Amino acid sequence: MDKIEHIGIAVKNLEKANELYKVLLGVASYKEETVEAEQVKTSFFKTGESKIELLQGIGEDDAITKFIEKRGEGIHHIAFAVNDIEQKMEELKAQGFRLLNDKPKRGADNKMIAFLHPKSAHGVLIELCQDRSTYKPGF
Ligand code: CMX
Repeated sequence: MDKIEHIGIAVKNLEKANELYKVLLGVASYKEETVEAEQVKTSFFKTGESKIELLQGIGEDDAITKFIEKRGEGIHHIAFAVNDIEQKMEELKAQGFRLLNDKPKRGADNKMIAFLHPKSAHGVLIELCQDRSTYKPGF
């Protein structure tokens, strides 16, 4: 894993959370994006080298809505940057981690993404992400 790329936070109301995080971080969101395939609206903040992604579910049964129903608002995932997501997925699978995707999928902020089940990482949902510009599909 190269670095923590971002931390994802599940929120009920993206507009309100945007306002609060703007005050907290002293910087406005640099990007808002809806990912239809995941049924989420997202908003990204940069502070120094670190990024925060706020996520609001827009479906009835999407991952964020379900998460908030079960566990309330809060940290939803930690995303790690990798330079070859398919290789990393193979490696982690061989090491016994439970992957939630067979192939990388398109995520927000120009990334290809894949997830590890939280049960295989001590209760933390782990996301792998690679810049789409560097991604060459092999699977
Ligand atoms: N972090 C930690 N634990 C989580 C979790 C999370 N984000 N989401 C669910 N869990 C817990 C559940 O509370 C449940 O715990 P208990 O068994 O102790 O009650 C357990 O994981 C298993 O839950 P499940 O019923 O098997 O599965 P869910 O239907 O709740 O789905 C998950 C969980 C992680 C498999 C699903 O949300 C998923 O596939 N996530 C990946 C995709 C995603 O999160 N997309 C949104 C973000 C997209 C983006 O970043 O752009």
